[in-house]
Amino acid sequence: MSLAIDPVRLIARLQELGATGRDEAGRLCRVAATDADKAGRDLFCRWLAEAGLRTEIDQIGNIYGIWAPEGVAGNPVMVGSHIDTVIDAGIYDGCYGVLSGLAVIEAIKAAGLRPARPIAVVAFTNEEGVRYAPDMMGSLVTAGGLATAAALATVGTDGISLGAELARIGYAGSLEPGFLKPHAYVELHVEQGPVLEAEGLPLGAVETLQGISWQKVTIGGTANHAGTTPMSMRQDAGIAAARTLAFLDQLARTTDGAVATVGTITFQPNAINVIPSSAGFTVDMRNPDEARLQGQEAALEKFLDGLRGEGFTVTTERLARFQPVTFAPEIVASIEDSAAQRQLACRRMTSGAGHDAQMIARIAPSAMIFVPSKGGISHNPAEFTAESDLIAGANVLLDVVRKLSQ
Ligand code: HGY
Ligand code: MN
Ligand code: MN
Repeated sequence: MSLAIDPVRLIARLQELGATGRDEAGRLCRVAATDADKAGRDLFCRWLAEAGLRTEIDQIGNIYGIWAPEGVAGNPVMVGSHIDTVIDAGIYDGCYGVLSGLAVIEAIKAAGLRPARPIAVVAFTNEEGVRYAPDMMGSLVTAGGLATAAALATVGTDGISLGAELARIGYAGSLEPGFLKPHAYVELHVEQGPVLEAEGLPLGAVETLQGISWQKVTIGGTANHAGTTPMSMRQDAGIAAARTLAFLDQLARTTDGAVATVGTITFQPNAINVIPSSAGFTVDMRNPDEARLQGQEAALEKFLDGLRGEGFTVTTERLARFQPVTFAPEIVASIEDSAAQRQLACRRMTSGAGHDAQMIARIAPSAMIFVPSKGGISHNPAEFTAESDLIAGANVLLDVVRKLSQ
């Protein structure tokens, strides 16, 4: 019988962490560096201490639980994900990978096994990017893709810098991000998409992750009276924004592999009887193919140029740009081997969502394991994965970590 994680404790912790950081309406909102995030961080640090791991916090607030038995040294096998959430989130996104990583270390320790190299579990700061762009920020800084000072200086959607907030919640660590270089990194995550469920598969070995382009677009028009201004005399920034959203949707539907989302939009002066003087919105475009993603960006820029030609002012601000990533084939194969040994059907697949693994892949061999999401739903309180799938995924993570740390 192969080694296994403690399923009861994993599910109980997922529920407990999932109940932490809810707002007065009961929504799960552990947005990065808020008091709600602090509550989740404190709980995770308590569990790390109870597991007897060395807890380290770095300057960008990443939390590490490190297990290095006496005489065991070298770069650790690293597992983890994030515990910050979007607004009104589900309880599995990120948390499942972090808590499963902890469960893996506890299972190996409890079995009295001695790894040949340390094993570490990590919760990266601000993976979601909801308050501070770009997303995957803690892992991006760790991988050297963003300077620590620049990340800490990032001003959030509420006007407060990440550095000030990390200090306020007590998670402004002293260690240099990247102080712990992984020998390898494996991230277990709910798929957040429809593929595994549609194919009736319990497991996915993730071999690639698509490119991501985030930008903020601001369109300027002319405020005017909603009643007295003839349609032919309007410079309506709101309508220009609406035309852009429709264009983006059509572009994505007609470009192979493309998705496009406008998740936030604001009008100024935002009054019922005033033609908007400006419209600000965010654009999230993604594609597994870098050339096609560049094509999407060029097509949007061309459309915005057309609006400029109509007399609108249009400015754009880059918020995040990550190229598609290919994960380490040897770890992907190891995931498949473990699935086969556990009689779990498994398929290779890509990830539509961004993940910390895509950043850590810049500095260490990395890969991901997916388990099914019911209805493909995520970033939504209805997010759900069956316990049997959660436990199977964590046990496959255990096998892969044991092989990597032998
Ligand atoms: O945006 C993403 O794909 C991730 O959830 N941060
Ligand atoms: Mn996630
Ligand atoms: Mn997410």
